[in-house]
Amino acid sequence: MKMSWRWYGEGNDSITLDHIRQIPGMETIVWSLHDKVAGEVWEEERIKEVMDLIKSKGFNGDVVESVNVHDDIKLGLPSRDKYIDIYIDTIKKLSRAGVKVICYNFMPVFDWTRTDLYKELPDGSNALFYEKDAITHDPNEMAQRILKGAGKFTMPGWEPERMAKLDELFKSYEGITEDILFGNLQYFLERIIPTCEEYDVKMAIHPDDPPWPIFGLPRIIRSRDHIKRFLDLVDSPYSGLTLCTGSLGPNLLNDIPAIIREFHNRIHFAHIRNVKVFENGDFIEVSHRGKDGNVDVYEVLKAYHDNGFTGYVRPDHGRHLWGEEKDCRPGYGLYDRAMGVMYMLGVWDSLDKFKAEKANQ
Ligand SMILES: [Mn+2]
Repeated sequence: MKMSWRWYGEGNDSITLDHIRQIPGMETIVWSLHDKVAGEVWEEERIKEVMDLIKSKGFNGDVVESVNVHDDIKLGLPSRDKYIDIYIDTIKKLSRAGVKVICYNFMPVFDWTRTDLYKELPDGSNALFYEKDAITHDPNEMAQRILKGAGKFTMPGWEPERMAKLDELFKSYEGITEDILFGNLQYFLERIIPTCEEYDVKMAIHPDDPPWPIFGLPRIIRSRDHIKRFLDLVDSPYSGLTLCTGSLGPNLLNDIPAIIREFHNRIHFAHIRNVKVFENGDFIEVSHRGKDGNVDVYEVLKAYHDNGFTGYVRPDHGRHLWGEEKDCRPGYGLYDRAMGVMYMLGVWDSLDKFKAEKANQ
């Protein structure tokens, strides 16, 4: 596996590339042009600027998270072709700059959803929290809560311009079922995957977070069966997965190690994070240590290791520690993610050693 770190860019992240350089084993910076809204053109110069900066610190910039998909594509509107053309143009430009994997999602209206960005844990740290009962109300109220919690930072998927048109967006999704959404995703993939094959860029869809429908909107990447259906839409290695344990984890019926073992050939990017699920279905993000939550991170890593996984891995969200929430993006502090890296590398190195010992016996 290749260890990576999500970085929001110069002036847009409290963590710098110099901080990240001091975390052992770090090879890849996961980046994006975060000022770009879905459907906007990405200029070659802007791409080169970021890639040059990343390379100047000794990293590669192989993974982009995300190039967002315009709602017209998800909705299957006639205007989708225009936006798909722009998407294809971005794929080509990123390929020329050396990018290997593009993460994206196909979630209607909302990206990841939480009800509290700073819920306190028993140890005094705090983390992203999801309270099931708080989601039954008005989506506008939810959006305001997220934007307020984010403070000075922009939140990918929660752009104020989009949130201002929430009622309109919800109206446009009326009547969009799971089947229709799958059909629109297939149309999108059938148009972009030939370019990905030609330009050697792998698409990696991110699962829906949380893994169930919210506010009556369909969510289609949330279980083994949904993933299987997705992979069959366009049966090419270039149409693959970002396997996020934190997104699939809140549904305890998702056997994540089994999903990894079944689909590892199509997983290009692994997001690893732990969640603790409460009896009433609420959940909170906890440390990467398996024992702290419901995701058995050891078994997750073992499933990758047993299959010789060579893709990109990153610690997903972490808790906010030692007061860092005053100056970091929600879920994207430095300390807990850095500890998560060390936990994962510790498990991985042990698995390497164990395998070598077994081979020598
Ligand atoms: Mn994730």
